[in-house]
Amino acid sequence: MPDLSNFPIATRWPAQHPDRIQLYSLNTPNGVKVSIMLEEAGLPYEPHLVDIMKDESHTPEFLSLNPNGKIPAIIDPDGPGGQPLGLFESGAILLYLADKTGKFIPADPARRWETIQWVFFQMASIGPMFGQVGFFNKFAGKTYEDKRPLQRYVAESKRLLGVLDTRLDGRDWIMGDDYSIADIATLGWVNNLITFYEARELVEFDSFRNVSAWLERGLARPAVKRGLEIPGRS
Ligand SMILES: N[C@@H](CCC(=O)N[C@@H](CS)C(=O)NCC(=O)O)C(=O)O
Repeated sequence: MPDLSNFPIATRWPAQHPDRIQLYSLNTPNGVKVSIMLEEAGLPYEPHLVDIMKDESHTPEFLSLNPNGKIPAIIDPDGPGGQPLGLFESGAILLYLADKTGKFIPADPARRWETIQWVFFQMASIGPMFGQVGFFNKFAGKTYEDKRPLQRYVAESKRLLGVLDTRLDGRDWIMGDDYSIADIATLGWVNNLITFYEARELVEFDSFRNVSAWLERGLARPAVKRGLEIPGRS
């Protein structure tokens, strides 16, 4: 049985199944990337709910795994060389799980890099910009009198949706016929923008026909449906 005693996080969130991948997360747009990937890949895992609203991601136990204090993070008890591996940053986790399983990333080197490029596009652009729309449209920033920050992030999010829409023209998935970690990284963010962040009209979402159709296709996948709820609040 793998020994996770070197990971202080396992004292606060004990492993019932230490032989399975340990997922420390919440079903936010960054969190669900990993639960969707684990569900899609069919890897055995044990989810632990980290309540970021109660600041649990800033406890010493969580910070011991991710010094940046943000979900998601994982421990793979069967990491490289059969040794446990702790990992944070959702993009790095997606790449790691894709390499580990050989799934959801093309084997062809050029297409592999193209996929990674779109994962970075999500990490560096879609996530940060949509997140700011959420802050200024739904959360604390909603009451700010100065609407210029909201306008700036809405404009940038629309531009990014346009980039995605063009990419999806004539393609079912970001990598064409191959559903990949680029889709897994992005689906939860686009879904969140028009649901939880209540920005559907604001970003004129329905004008992005290819993105709408892609989102519908993604949300119809059973693993995506399950992943979006894991770990949910009990
Ligand atoms: N770049 C990070 C971002 C992670 C992130 O922003 N997580 C948010 C939830 S979606 C979080 O944990 N927020 C809690 C906090 O900052 O205290 C990743 O992709 O893993």
